[in-house]
Amino acid sequence: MDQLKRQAAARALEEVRDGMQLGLGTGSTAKHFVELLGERVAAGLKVIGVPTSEATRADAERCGVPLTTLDEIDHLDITVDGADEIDPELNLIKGGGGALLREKIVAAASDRMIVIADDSKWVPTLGKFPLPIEVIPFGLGATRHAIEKAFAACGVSGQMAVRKAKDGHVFVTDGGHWIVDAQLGRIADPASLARALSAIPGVVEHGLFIGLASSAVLAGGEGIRVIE
Ligand code: ABF
Repeated sequence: MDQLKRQAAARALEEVRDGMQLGLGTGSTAKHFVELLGERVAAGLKVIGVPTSEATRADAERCGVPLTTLDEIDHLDITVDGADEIDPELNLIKGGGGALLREKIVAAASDRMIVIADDSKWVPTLGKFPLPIEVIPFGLGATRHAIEKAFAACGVSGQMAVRKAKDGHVFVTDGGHWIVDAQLGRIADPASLARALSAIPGVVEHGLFIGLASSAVLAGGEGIRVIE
């Protein structure tokens, strides 16, 4: 599996050119991309990256990839990031790693977003993977109620749970927020659900990435597939 992730990362790296400004994703697949990019930088490639998490910042620094912020620069050429699910429209569920807010800001600032994954992430319909919803802790009961109403309006339902870290405490995102994971099973209309969740004041962001990915590089036993 790890080999497949690395193959997908290597294929995405072929799109990178000298002088590009890159968004650097989070997760085990994106980490392969950062490592391979570091090798190219050591060999003379000139690029600059914006990391989507503190974990990716640490990886990029370790690999010698020069970094900047979206305060210093206001647009990126390509973001390369992983995903938890990818559907045939290239809609995504992201946020299993907890970095969805910065991932979405970075992807939205990019001309192109290339999703890299092993082909187990490819699904006919989103929703089997629990949908991460980043929330403000204040007023969480009311926010959960509003989320349930949004689910009902969009024809989905399911259990919600506040994400816990490995130590048993509430998981806190890089932005200081919490994540609610919703087991929806099947999301027939992800675009409507994305709009409904975005309209709730206590929701900071959600893991539905609609219309952001320009291509997906999927690595499987039979080779690499690029879907555009
Ligand atoms: C990030 O990493 C997340 O949005 C997604 O949750 C996860 C995918 O991780 P991996 O590449 O480790 O499967 O991109």
